[in-house]
Amino acid sequence: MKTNTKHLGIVTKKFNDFFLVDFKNQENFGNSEPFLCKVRKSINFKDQLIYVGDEVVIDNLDLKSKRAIITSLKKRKNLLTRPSVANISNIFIIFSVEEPELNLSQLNRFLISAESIGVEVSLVLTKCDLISNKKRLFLIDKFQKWGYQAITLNLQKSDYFKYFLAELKQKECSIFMGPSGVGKTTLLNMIIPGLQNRTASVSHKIKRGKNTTRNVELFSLSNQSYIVDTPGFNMQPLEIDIKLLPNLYSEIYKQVIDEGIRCKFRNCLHLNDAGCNLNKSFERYSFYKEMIESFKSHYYQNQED
Ligand SMILES: Nc1nc2c(ncn2[C@@H]2O[C@H](COP(=O)(O)OP(=O)(O)O)[C@@H](O)[C@H]2O)c(=O)[nH]1
Ligand SMILES: [Mg+2]
Ligand SMILES: [Zn+2]
Repeated sequence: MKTNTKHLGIVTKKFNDFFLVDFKNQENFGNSEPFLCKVRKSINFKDQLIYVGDEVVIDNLDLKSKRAIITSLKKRKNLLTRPSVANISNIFIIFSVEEPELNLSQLNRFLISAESIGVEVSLVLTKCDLISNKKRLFLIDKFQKWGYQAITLNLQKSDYFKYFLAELKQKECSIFMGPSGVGKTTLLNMIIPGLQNRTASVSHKIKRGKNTTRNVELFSLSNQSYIVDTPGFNMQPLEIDIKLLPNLYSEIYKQVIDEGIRCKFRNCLHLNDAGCNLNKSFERYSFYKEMIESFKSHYYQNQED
């Protein structure tokens, strides 16, 4: 039984030449198996690969065998590169407060590279059972000054987790990023019960063993809400114009936007005091300065090549 009505879908998993696609805005959330799709042969997407997270139009739906054909690709809002995933709406930077110990400079680099993507960035602090409540409040206050309302988690306190889960369900498509050992997999397993076994039936359909490499996959949390599951994560490469870097620090852009400070030179990088009106007495200023310096040396190195 095939139908020829077009549907808007979202790619949740990618195999070599197969894609799993959910109906976008699915009404019967939870009981609908995704469609196993191939791209229409007459369409050449060669220079335009389809990624997990992409919105696609599907046609030729076979409702019984749950097969369909992808006939077009919608313009994407953004594309992360490590791993490749499209149309992220929220990045959650996950760091533990202990084990491994919180490294502020590393955390800052994760935050800024996430900010460079241009989506909403949130900070999650895990393993708060390993610190006192006083220390936890101290950290919340610290990151408030960095421009983030830190979400603090503690595996012993399930209401903290419930609040976090409720927040995730409000977001279109979230991804966790952070160094290894901070508890990302633990969190994902709490968010998506039975995570390991979810794709077994599909592996059978495309005649591949159960243990296909666990690559990037979207899991639906509620109607219109997804979370990315990824086996590993590196930091997104920071590929922006150096002049835009000040805009990624809330302590700087707030002074510029809210307080209307103006420096003598347009595009002031706020490094020197001459003609610069930025109030530099904030904790991250030294990180900011280092980042600008390393950008500059990188730039000059490339010029010499
Ligand atoms: N004490 C404590 N340990 C945790 C917590 N969350 C995760 N862990 C432990 O941290 C270790 C690394 O967790 P994992 O989820 O593999 O981290 P990932 O590398 O970020 O995916 C595991 O031994 C977890 O049991 C937490 O809230 N408190
Ligand atoms: Mg992990
Ligand atoms: Zn300045």
